[in-house]
Amino acid sequence: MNESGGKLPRKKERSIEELVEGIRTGNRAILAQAITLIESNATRHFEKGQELINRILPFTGQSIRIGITGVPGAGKSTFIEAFGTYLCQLGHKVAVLAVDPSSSVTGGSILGDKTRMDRLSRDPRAYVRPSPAAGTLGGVARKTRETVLVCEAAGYDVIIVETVGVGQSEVTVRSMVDIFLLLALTGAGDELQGMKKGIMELVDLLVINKADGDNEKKALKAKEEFTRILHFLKPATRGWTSKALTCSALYERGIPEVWESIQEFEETTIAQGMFEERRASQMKDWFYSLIKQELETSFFTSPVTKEHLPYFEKEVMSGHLSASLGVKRLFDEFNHRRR
Ligand SMILES: Nc1nc2c(ncn2[C@@H]2O[C@H](COP(=O)(O)OP(=O)(O)OP(=O)(O)O)[C@@H](O)[C@H]2O)c(=O)[nH]1
Ligand SMILES: [Mg+2]
Repeated sequence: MNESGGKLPRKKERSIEELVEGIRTGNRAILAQAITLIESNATRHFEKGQELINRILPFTGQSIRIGITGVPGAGKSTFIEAFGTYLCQLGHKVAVLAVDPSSSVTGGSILGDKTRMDRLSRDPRAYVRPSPAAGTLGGVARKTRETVLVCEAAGYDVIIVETVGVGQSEVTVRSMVDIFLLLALTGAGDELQGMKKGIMELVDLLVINKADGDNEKKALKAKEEFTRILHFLKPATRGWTSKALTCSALYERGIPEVWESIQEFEETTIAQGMFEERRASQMKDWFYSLIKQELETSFFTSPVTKEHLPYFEKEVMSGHLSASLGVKRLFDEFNHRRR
């Protein structure tokens, strides 16, 4: 069995009490088991996982949740390794999670394949978890959100959620973190590379990496240019002006400054009430998205739907019935029969 998925062997299965106790006392093997339970797609595990989440909920919320994105090769792994190690040295406990929707296509985890931050993984104050195996972005997101909670209950006070930024994954990660950081590079000219359209609406901190050697000047220039235009952009977080920094993840330069800015962000947004407000609205959005998922599932798995859907589908396909009217008739059946 690997850590990221697979079946839980029945005989080793622990009770909720044992899991809560293990998580709370910093037992890493039990933490890993609890996360595996949450990541499992089996109904039996789902219910147990939900009970576990409910039990640990009072012990959650005390961390700073940091989202990190950047194109492949931007230096995310190198940066998180340097940054995480630095924070561990300061006495923090750091958990690193990943949202990697590409795993649903390739069947494997892109983020998991490469450097898995060996040094950080071995640090007793750090916990590095690969992306949950294959699934839709929505499914991976649910698992990651709940894993954040479990890590918080285990005492991790800095939670890093990494994504490569495929499709909607940046928006998804933004919806579960307090601060969102983009790791960028300077290009052949001085322009920034790897900036997707619209990404700046999400970014609180722009960190220009690989500011070393021949690239250092270019990186500093890009930072200045970016700082100039920042004031014209709509802030990603109300009350906070997004900020640009440079760093060298490889040579471990500029890392303390990134942490300082994150703390500055945290203090500013807490003082303005924005921090709590965003967390509350994130919970609300999550709640509603789960309602929608539940509605969809219960509709499509209902015997009434299964009985009538093929007929209406055929009628719509052959042009005998408009799609809208088909939906209305199908829902009439569904609502009528359920009463
Ligand atoms: N010169 C220099 N090279 C760096 C720096 N940070 C990372 N690199 C190098 O850039 C390459 C990519 O770094 P990774 O950390 O694997 O990048 P990544 O963003 O995790 O890439 P993916 O996992 O593919 O998304 C590696 O060869 C690193 O050694 C840096 O600050 N300076
Ligand atoms: Mg990487």
